[in-house]
Amino acid sequence: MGEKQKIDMETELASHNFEVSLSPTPIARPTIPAIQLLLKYLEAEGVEYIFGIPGGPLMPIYEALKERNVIKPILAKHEEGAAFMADGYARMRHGLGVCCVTTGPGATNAVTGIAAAYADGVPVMIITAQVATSAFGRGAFQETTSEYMSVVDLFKPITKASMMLMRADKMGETVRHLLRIAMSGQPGPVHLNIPADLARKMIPDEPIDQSQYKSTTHVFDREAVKKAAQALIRAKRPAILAGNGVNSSGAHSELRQLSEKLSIPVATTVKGKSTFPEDHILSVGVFGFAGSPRAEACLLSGNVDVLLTVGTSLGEMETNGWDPHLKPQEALLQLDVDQQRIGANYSADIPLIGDAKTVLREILFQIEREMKWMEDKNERHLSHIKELRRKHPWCVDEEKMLSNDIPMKPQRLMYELGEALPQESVVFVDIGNSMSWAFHYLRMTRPYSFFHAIGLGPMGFGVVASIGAKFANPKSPVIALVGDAAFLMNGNEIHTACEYGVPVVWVVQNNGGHGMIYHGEKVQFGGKFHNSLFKQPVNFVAFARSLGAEGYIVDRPEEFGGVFRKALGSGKPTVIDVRIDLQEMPPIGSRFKALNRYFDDREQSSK
Ligand SMILES: Cc1ncc(C[n+]2csc(CCOP(=O)(O)OP(=O)(O)O)c2C)c(N)n1
Ligand SMILES: [Mg+2]
Repeated sequence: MGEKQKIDMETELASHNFEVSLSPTPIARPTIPAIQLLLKYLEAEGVEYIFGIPGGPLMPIYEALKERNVIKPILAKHEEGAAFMADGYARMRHGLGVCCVTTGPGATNAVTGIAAAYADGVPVMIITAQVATSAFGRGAFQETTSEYMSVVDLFKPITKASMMLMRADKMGETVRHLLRIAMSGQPGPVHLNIPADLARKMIPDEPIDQSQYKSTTHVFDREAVKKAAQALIRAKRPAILAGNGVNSSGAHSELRQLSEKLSIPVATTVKGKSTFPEDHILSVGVFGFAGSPRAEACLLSGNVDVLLTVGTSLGEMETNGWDPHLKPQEALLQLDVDQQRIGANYSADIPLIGDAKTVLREILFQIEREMKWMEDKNERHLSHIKELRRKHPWCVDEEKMLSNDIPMKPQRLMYELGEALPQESVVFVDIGNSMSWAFHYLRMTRPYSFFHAIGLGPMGFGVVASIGAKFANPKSPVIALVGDAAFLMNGNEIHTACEYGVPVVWVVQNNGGHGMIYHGEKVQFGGKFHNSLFKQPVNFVAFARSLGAEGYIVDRPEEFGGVFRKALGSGKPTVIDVRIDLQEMPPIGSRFKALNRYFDDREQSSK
């Protein structure tokens, strides 16, 4: 290139404000091990802990953690536990959670934990180790490359992105790519597999610039927002169904403002429980699985003319098994960050694609503009809501909440728990009847106070994710409401909580086995067979104590409050074994109905 040509081109590029240099880039000197650059990015994300279990090729990450001395490694007891803890940590801090596991069995053990994060849209990064590149395809111990049992492929269907680091000097680029994917749109887990020889390889250091991978754009469709605002203003019987998308986008205050602006009743899905205060006059409780009769009366009455759904997949659990009556008379306004979900289960009349916080804010803005010229409609639906509250109870079998029966009614346990929970508590529930009781009877009033993994539905999640959450939020009391069978799946992680002084309180609902399955056997199969109850009782107090925790038995209703408060006050990890009545069945009939239709292979259409 001639000198003149070069100057012209430089001037031209400079006028477009391009960042460009035509002189050769000086070769940057390798000054940092690749694995440390990864940690630098995680530090910038505010990650304080990495949950995991070591193994040969994973050791460089522990060496790097020691050298940098910023993020602390937490030694889990099982890789599923490590993944669940990273998930609970991420949900609680509304940011990234990280776990690391070794190649082979470390990675396969973590699969359920990562799949659960995927199903619930939780941004977790899983780092797995790999044998050295020189050993690929040569039968190295625990090799899981594309040559054999590809671990990258294993994680593909259960993450938003799964990849192997191909060159040490690509670490920065690779991590930015994965972080961008994990935290944009519908968040979710990502997987990075690191060959052992690349981890310690020295590469050029680089400054961390979060603007290279974090998006701050807030996209919405103005026309759709206008239509939605007008539909909501015009509606005679509007309603809102709020899902987990409110949590993912932090749209709690916008949801509340919108509901209050037009006095629209709000039901939440099970995943959305705690996104709207359940003691609010406009709350009708949980709709769907184990939901409130009030929410059901509100949404399935056939009177709703405009229904706004916010961040819900409208799957089986969120719709009472795709009840066709959920379809409103006039218009379904479906707000979701994921375009692919729009219209998937119920045809949407006004699709609202985008982040819940952004779109709700715009709808509110539009409503305020339009209502300037109208009489105040603030109070207009209140009489209808009052009537709904008068006619339809919040929960079924309310009287059982005060029952003195022994064994204790689970409803009474929920009542006692509701009375004893401090305001700022965070509750994790597990899968089984234990969660169903909580969905139905516990009233949660603060955002980010109620968590579970109903997306995948893995037993053991609540037992362990609660520990991760307590790491993220040491100030709030963290309580895990778990079934006895679920507790036995991952109770070993109590040891981890004890080692790090993380005082979770586990309320084990002891009904002698898999209660939910037992009821299914009775309701669906007439009790022809039972393969759900334990043949031998479990001594949970001895189990807890053997791992370093406190343990108590509660077998009388009036004892629970005192023991629970003592456990919370002790600041020690504590297991409370509560003996409850197996024969009580939570209101989960819609689930059994949906299952029956599966067995009969009947069409499950909602449209
Ligand atoms: C890992 C896993 N295995 C099996 C199931 C199916 N399942 C759902 S609930 C349940 C029983 C739960 O029993 P428990 O934890 O004691 O709670 P309970 O229903 O007795 O309150 C089972 C086996 C599941 N959800 N997850
Ligand atoms: Mg049980």
